[in-house]
Amino acid sequence: MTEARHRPRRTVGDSLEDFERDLISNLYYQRGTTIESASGPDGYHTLAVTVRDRLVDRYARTAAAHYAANPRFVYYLSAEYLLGRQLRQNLLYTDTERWVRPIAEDLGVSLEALEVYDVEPGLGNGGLGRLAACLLDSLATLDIPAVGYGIRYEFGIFKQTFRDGRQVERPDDWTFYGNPWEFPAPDDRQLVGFYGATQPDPRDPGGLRRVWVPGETVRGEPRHMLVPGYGTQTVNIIRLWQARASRESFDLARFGVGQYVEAVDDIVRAENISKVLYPDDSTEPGRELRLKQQYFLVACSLRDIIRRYRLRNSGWEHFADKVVIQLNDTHPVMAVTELMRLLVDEHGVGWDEAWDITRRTFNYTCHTLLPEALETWPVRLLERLLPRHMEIIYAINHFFLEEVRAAYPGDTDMPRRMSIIQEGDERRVRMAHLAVIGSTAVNGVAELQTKLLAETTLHDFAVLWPERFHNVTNGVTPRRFLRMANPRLSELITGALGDEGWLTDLERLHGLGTHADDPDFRAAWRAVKRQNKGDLAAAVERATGVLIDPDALADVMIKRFHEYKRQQLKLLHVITMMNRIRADPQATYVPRTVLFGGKAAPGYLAMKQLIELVNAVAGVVNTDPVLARHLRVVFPPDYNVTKAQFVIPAADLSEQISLAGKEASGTGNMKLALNGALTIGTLDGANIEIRDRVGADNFFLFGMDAQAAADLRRSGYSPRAYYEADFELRLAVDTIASGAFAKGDRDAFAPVVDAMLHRDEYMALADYRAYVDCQDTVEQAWLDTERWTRMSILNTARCGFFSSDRTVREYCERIWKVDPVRVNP
Ligand code: GPK
Repeated sequence: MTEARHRPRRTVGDSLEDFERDLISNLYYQRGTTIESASGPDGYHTLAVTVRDRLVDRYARTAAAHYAANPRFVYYLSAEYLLGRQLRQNLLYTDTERWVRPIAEDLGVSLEALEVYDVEPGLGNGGLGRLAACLLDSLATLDIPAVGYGIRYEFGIFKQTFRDGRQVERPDDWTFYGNPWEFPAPDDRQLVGFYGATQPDPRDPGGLRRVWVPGETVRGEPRHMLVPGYGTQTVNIIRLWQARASRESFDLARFGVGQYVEAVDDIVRAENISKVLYPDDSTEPGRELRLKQQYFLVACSLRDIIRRYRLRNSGWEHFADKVVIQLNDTHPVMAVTELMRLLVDEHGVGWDEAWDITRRTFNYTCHTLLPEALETWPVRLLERLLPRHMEIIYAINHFFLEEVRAAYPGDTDMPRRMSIIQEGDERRVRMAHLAVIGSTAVNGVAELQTKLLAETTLHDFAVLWPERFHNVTNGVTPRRFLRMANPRLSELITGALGDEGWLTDLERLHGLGTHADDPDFRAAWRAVKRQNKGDLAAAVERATGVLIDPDALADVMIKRFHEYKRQQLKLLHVITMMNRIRADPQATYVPRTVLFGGKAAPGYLAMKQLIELVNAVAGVVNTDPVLARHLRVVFPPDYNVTKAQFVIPAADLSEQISLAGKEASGTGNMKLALNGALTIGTLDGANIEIRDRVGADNFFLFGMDAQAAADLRRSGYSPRAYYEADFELRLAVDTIASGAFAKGDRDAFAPVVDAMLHRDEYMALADYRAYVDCQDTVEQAWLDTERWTRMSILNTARCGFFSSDRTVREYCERIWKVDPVRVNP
C-alpha cells in the first residue's frame, strides 16, 4: 500500500520559511493569482490548503499504519455532523498558527479577516450532530482507528434570520466559495437501489435468500474530510456521501426531441437525495425523502466498510472482530437489515450466521426520552421503497417473537409490545426496536436517561436482555470548547497548572482547585471573563444593534427551541424581572443581560411564535429607559457552532431548565460549566452529574425531579391552578396576554398564552415559583463577587470528567473493545 516511496520525498516543510513558500506557491498554482491581486477568498483558500497539506501527510501515515496493523475499526454512522469551523482547529492541531500570524502580519492581512470565509459545515441540527463531531475528535486524539460516515448535504441547517422578530429561514449554501477541506474519492462510489420488487433466488429455492431488482439506482460519491487528533499523528477521516444520478439517468431520447428539461428529470430526482438536511430536531416528519436519505447513507457506508474489510481480510468469520458499527440514534438503523441483505442475498451467507455477524457488529446509541422522537416508518412506505428490507424485517421479527414467546409462554401482550411492527390503522416499523434487537450494546447518553430508558421506553427489552444496556455519559472536546473558544482562560489555566497537559487529560483541571482561594488568581479569572464579555458585547452589538454592559450578569440560554427545554419558563422570568422593575423603579437591581440563541424547526409553529415573543420582549425591554438600565435581552440570530464558541466563554449563568426526565443529556451544559459559568438547572440529563461533581454548593438547583414531574402528570396537571395561586406568575402571563409586547394587540400572542394556561405540556408553570426564587439566590451569590469567582473556578476545576476523551475511552473499553494504533512521525 502506501509505502514511503509512493509519497513525495520531502512532503511539507516544518519551518516558517517552508510554510511561507508553500503559501505563495499554492496561491499561484492553485488559485492562479499573486499576493498583489489576491481576493479574500483566494487568501482563505490558500491558507486552508497549505495547512491541510500538513494534515494530508499525517493522514497518509495513518492510513499506512492502519493497513499494516489491520486493526479492529470503529465505524460511526450518523446522519448529522456539526463540525464547526475548520481553519483555526487545523492551525492548532498542526501547531502552525505561530507561523501564520507573522506571515499574515507581513502581508498586511489578518487571520480574522480571512476567517469570515471559513463557513462551518452545518450538517446537523443540534446536540446529536455536535456530539458526533466531538466523538470523532476524541477518537483521533486517542489514536483509535475510526471512520465517520455521513451525508454531504448540499444545503445544511438553514440560516436563521429575523424579520419583524419572526424567524425566517434562508438556505445554507455552505459550499458557495468551494470547500478546501474535502477530498473527492469518485473511485469509491457505490450504487444504491430503491423501489422495484423481489423474487426467489434459484440458488436457494424456497429459502430465505432472495433477489431484489430495484426500480431506481442512484450513485453515491464519497468525499472525505480530515479529522486530526490533537497532540498525535493520527488523522482519521469522515466520509460524506453525495447522491449522483447514475449515467443512464440522462434521457437521451427526450433530449433528442427537444425536451431538454424533462431529459434531466431523473438526474434531479436522484440528486435530490443529498440536497438538504431535514431541519427537525427530535421530532420526525416521516417523509419519503428522509427515509431515502437514511437508506442512501446506510447502503453506501456498508458497502464501503465491506470494501475496506476485504483489503486485508477474506471470508466472513472475522468480520465482526474487525468491524464495529455505532448507530447514532435511529437514523441509520436500516443498516441492520442492509447488512443482512448483503450477507444473505449478495454473499450467500446462511441466515443464522449472517444474523450472528450482524448482531455482533452493531451497537446503538439512543439520544432521547421523547417517545415521538423514536422513529417509526409506515410499513406501506417501506414495502414500496425497500421491498426486500421489509421482507427481512418480517423475518427478523418472526425469529425474535419466537424468542419472546419462549421467554414469556402464554403472554400475548408481550409479543405485541415488543414487536418491530406496531399494529394499528397504519402499521409501522419501530426503528428503535429493530436497533435493540440487532445490536450487542444499547446505550443512553447520561445516567438518568439510561435509567429511564430501561424503566420506560425500552423497559421490556431491558428486562429480556439486561446485559445489553449501558450508560455512556456524553462529553465535549476541550480543544474546541476551551482551548480554541477561550484562549485567555486556557492561558490562565496552563499558567496555573504548569503545562498544557490538561488539553488531553482534562481531569488535571482539578489542580485549579487549590487556586480557587488565591485572591490574585481569582482576580485574573475575573479579568478573563470580563474581557470575554467585552468581546461578546461588541459582537452582539454588531449582530443586533443592542448595546450590552459587559459588567452585567451574562445569563445565557443557547440551544434549539423546544417546548421541553422550556425557553418559555426563561421568558416568564424575564417578564417577572420587568414587572418588578416597573413596580419599583428606584430599587437596586442586579444588572443582567439575558442572551437567547437557537433555531426552531421551520414547521414547529409554537416555537416559532415563542421566538417572535422573545424578540418582542427584547424590543420592549431594550428601548424602555427604565428597564434597560437594569436589564437587556438579546437574541443574535443563527446560533451555530461558531457562535457557541463566542458566547460560551462569556457566560456567567448557564440556563439548563428542561422539565426533569426530558433532556437526555445536554452538552451545552458541560461546555458552559467548563468555561466557568454557573448552572441554574433542574435534575435532568447530565445536569445531575455536573452537580454531583461540582458540588451542590456550586450549582443552582430548582424544580421538580423526574419522579415528581411524572407524579404530577399522573395526578392530573392543571396549569391554571398555578397561574391563579401565584401573583407574579399571573402578572407575567397577563402581561403577555395584554398585548404589551404587540403594541396592544391582544391576539398576537394569544396562542402562546393559551398553550401555557391550558396545556403546558412540560409543566413550566409548576416550576415557575421555584425557578424565580432560585434566580433570586443567583443574584445574592453574584453580589458576593469573591464567592462567585470561587464557584466559577471550582466549576471548571471539577468538570474534567466531561471531556469527550473520557466518553470515547468508555465506549472503547465497554462497547467497542478497540485498541489504539500509534502512527509514527
Ligand atoms: C436528541 F433525539 C435527539 C435528536 O433528534 N437530536 C438531538 O440533538 C440531543 N438530541 C439530546 O436532546 C441532548 O440531550 C443530547 O445531549 C444530545 O442529543 C447528544 O446526545
